[in-house]
Amino acid sequence: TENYFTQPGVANIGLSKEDIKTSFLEKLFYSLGRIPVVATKNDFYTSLALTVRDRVFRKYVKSLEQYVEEDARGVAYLSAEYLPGPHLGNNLLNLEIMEETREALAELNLNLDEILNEEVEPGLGNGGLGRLASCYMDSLATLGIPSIAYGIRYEFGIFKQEIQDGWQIESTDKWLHNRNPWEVIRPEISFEVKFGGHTEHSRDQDNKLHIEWIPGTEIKGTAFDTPILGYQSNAIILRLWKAEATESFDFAAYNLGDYYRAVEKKMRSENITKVLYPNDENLSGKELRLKQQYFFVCCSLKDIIRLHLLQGRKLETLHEKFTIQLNDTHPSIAVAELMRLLVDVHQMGWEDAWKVTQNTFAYTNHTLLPEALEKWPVNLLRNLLPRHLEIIYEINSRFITEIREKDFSGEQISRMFLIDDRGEPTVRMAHLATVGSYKVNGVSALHSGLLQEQVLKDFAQLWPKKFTNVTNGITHRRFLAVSNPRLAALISENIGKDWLTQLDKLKGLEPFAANKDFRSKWMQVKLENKKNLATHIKELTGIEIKPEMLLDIQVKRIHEYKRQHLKVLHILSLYLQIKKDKQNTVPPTAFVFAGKAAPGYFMAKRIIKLITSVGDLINNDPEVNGTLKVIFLPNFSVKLAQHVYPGADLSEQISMAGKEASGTGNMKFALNGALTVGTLDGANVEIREEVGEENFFLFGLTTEEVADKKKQGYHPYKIYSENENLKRVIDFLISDELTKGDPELFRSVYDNLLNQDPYLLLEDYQSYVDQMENVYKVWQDPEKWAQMSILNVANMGKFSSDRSIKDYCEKIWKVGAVKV
Ligand code: 26Y
Repeated sequence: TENYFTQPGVANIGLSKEDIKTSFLEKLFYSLGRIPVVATKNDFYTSLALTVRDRVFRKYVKSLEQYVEEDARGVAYLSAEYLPGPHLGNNLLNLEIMEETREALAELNLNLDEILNEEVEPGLGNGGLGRLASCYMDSLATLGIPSIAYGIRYEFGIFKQEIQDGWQIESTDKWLHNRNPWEVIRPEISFEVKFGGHTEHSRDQDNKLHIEWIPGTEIKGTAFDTPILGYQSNAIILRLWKAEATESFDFAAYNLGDYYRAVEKKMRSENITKVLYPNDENLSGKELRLKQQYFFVCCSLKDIIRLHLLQGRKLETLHEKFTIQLNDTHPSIAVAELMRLLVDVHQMGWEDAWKVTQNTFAYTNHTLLPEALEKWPVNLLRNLLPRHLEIIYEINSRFITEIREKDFSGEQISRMFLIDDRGEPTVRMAHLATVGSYKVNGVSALHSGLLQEQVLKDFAQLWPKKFTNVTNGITHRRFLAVSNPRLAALISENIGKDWLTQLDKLKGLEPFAANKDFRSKWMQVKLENKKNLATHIKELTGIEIKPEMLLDIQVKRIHEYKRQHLKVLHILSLYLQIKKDKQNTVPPTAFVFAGKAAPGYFMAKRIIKLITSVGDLINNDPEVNGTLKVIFLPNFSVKLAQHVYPGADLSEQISMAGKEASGTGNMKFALNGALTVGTLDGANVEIREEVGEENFFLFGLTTEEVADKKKQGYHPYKIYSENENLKRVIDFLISDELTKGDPELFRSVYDNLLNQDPYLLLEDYQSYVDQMENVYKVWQDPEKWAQMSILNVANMGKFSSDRSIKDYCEKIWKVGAVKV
């Protein structure tokens, strides 16, 4: 290919300003049929995206050649969710053509920032788990790890959130409406997926058992590929499957003259990849969701086997050439599907197939919340995937035989069953994933410890070496270099650009914390970013804030365990101080919230209404006189996030200890120079270790203290009645001032806190309020604040997803880099 690419005039994929300009105009004329005078902004965006895509594909083709040539061992990442964020800016950074492109466009009287803003991001995930998968793709590509990521091409991603009358209103996310210039369809890469029906067992002349699955329906999955480019290096493919009807099915019905039935079948088949389930916990027995999971797992495994065989290898060596990472249990039906493919389709013996399977998969757990642990009803599996259910029973029975020989109590053994038959029988997908994998990891040191002590305790006792930790990380290229160009430039001016590939180099900033001149430049950058954020706030909510205010921010999915309402209690305590005690000692502060609530999550939606109601009250109160503002930014997304982190002063990471598996927003804030107020939960623990306890605002009970408190019997009402300030705040929740004539509005929140308070808001309240006093003290000393901010950034090296991926490679995958 090298010769081909260098032939003059064959393919213009040069990186100079002139090359970019030429390609851009060519795309506009010949791909879109437009001339500049009639082109829309979206036409310009699309032309630029296509221009960039050519250059990204060039890198991909070269990476692929290298992987094939070296016959390298590779990783397949299976995730039901991805949140890549806008592609264009990131690709420009990674191709190192940001300035060339800006100039090329300027010569055409176009503004790059406006064009970047045109991109509609793929919202193919709910939150942390999907964004993590995308950070990992960035690092896999950058590090040159042979890899491919598989998922679902949802036609509608996470819903669009609007706020009407203070409530969340959902509407569909039509992200494909303006076409998607980053993907290419691969009609030739398509697989059939069966559902339903029954199995037939028979024996051949040699008395060998053959099992055939006679399906009830069949559909087809077609690959759509999006190249993901690493920094200065390789590109990998994100391969998303779209569901369609099979030709044979259309044809059969058509021949019977029943055209409409054929079309209806087609529409029903396409349903499978229509929409992302907007829940990040608690989704019981939804058939379509299980169909989605099996659909993408089946296509992905068939594709992996195709790739393996294409290289002329034997299936017996699949685990030597591929490792498959399961991003939570969402793709865990893969354990049964790979067994089915090996045993039923490729005629491998059970033991050999099981050896391959167990050495192929590794499983990442992202949650300890009991309601988020997936369990599929046996009856549902029997109807939809009858053969898989048989295989799961077989795995279970062989597993039980194995552990009966070991030193386990009857109680332990039944706890480890893959099938839970207390009540309606269900399959515990975390157990299936654990048994079927060679490694299991949690996502922070604390979480991995708890995983081994609680949820998978018996398995950890059985296979201690199977369990490990890989602390999450974020791509600092997107979340610092692309989204915070001012800070990135200041850093590079002073310590060089090596941090782009080695985040530890930020350590070089440490001595600058003592440099007054540097501190002032640092805070000047922060102020500019705050102005930018203030502009977005004004645009999105109409609320004006002064950029000098303390920007105190909590952005993440709305969940009771994340305790957005604890922040609200604190805000109310400040408000009541102004109103009732007539003292205003708080520094001017804007409290900013953003995040989506699962549409069916009653409490989470109430919490949004609570935030907006408190905002309405405080923002318009003349007595507050603008010193406090409460803002709810609608429709949080990667795109919006990239404006939020750079402008934050204070990062709220206040979940109840033991509940947040890791958190990754915490890392994004700290990397952009925000200080953290937080509990000892998830990765907060490790962030505090890295930045130093003197540079972190800690409060609240520890995980052990939480457990003790719950064991002893927790009585929120007692805390309420003994803390006057708290009592005043809680009572205010049902006051007429707040609820404006609807006393029931926040009664559920009030009752929940006084009676159960499962996330210990009342217990942690005073410690939080006290620590916030401390925050304000430090805020009054800008030199000290700046110093702490610099020290935070200087010590964030560990939290690059490059480090996480290297950990996966060393501790789990045993895969090495292939550098192009
Ligand atoms: C089963 C289905 C309803 C479901 C769908 C999505 C269950 C869970 C999820 C998503 C979970 C998730 O995003 N978890 C988060 O993963 C992050 C990456 O590891 C962690 O940082 C974060 O603490 C955890 O809540």
